[in-house]
Amino acid sequence: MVTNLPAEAKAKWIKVMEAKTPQERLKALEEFLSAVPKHKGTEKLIGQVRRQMAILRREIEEQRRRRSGKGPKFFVEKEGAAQIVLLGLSNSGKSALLTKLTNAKVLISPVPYSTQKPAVGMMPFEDIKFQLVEAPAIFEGASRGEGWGLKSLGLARNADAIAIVLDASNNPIGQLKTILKELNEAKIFIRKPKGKVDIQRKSSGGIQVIISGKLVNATAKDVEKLLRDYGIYHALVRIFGEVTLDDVESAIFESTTYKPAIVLLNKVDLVDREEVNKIVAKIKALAGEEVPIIPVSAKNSLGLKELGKIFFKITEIIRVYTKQPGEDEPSPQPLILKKGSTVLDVAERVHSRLYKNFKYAKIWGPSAKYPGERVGKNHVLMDGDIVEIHAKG
Ligand SMILES: Nc1nc2c(ncn2[C@@H]2O[C@H](COP(=O)(O)OP(=O)(O)OP(=O)(O)O)[C@@H](O)[C@H]2O)c(=O)[nH]1
Ligand SMILES: [Mg+2]
Repeated sequence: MVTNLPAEAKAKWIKVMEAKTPQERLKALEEFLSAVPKHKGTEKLIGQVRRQMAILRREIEEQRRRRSGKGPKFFVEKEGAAQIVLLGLSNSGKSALLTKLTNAKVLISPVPYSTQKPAVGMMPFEDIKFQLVEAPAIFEGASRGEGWGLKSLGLARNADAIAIVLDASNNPIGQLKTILKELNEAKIFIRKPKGKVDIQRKSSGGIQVIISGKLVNATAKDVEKLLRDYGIYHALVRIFGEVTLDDVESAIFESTTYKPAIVLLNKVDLVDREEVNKIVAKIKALAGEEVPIIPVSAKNSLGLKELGKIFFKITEIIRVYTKQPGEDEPSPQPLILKKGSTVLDVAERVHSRLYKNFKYAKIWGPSAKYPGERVGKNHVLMDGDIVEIHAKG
């Protein structure tokens, strides 16, 4: 992608970012596109923008349909430590798994397309809970806007992770291919990119770049300049893994999404063990090494015990317990943060006063060199840490 667009195009991009509704965003993207010179170096960018426009047009169409009163609401407000969407073809056993793993009461039935709106349940794991959401079944053509297809894919896009549910007794590889195809069409990828750029817009404080990985052929200064070119003056930019300046620009454009995923190969009670091993090997080749594949049976409760741990791992969260200065015990309920979060992230979550007047923190637990270690705001926390924040004044 080019990083030297004409000033006019960059100015138009600011309008895109300021757009509040899909309609405004679509119009702004059209205007942006007309200001982008067309040549070899801008091909990829133009492609990305066109794709975004296509998605927006579908969204607007969907909105219109919804307003006309047809169909249930699909958005599910996040609750608990992380939201995980169960995604699969009809009859793969999503409802059966949801029932076994959570408190949800849903219809389990061999009748195709029994679940017609998202079904939600809370799954306990140690001292936290995951929110599981069964998305109404995916099918060939879902990403083209047929039926509730786009809405189910939208649930996946909004979730923290995806659990792909396959019926081991009914062409699971074919099912997986269909699901991956629909996800890819919707620009949702389950293969982990080499690096990740996370841009959090802020209202003040300038641009702060935290490099937890490696910025290839560029410096933090280049990142700042790039953001400023796009009219972003206050932001927290985080770089994980290996990232190029192009990747940073892609992140500004938000064109694709990566979602951590797990494959639940369900109904293994119906298939012999050797066959299961063969299927697992084929899934691995298709989904990638890093995607965990768990043979399970909702019917016999097989393989379900280990799921909490795996959800915890793929969502890359940590639990941090806060403590008031002078008190002995930390809060029983942990704060849930992303792996790589710092002491300052905790301060921000607890109270804006602690964030603004941060002085130092004391920590106990896995990331502390010794109990009660005194650390600064950029100290990176680990799961199970206890944090006590001291503020000025
Ligand atoms: N043998 C066996 N049958 C299962 C298992 N899990 C689900 N089933 C059966 O498969 C059928 C479909 O299960 P559901 O849980 O309703 O499937 P679903 O994925 O929610 O289907 P839709 O809501 O239509 O998309 C039911 O008849 C279940 O009893 C399993 O682990 N083993
Ligand atoms: Mg169902």
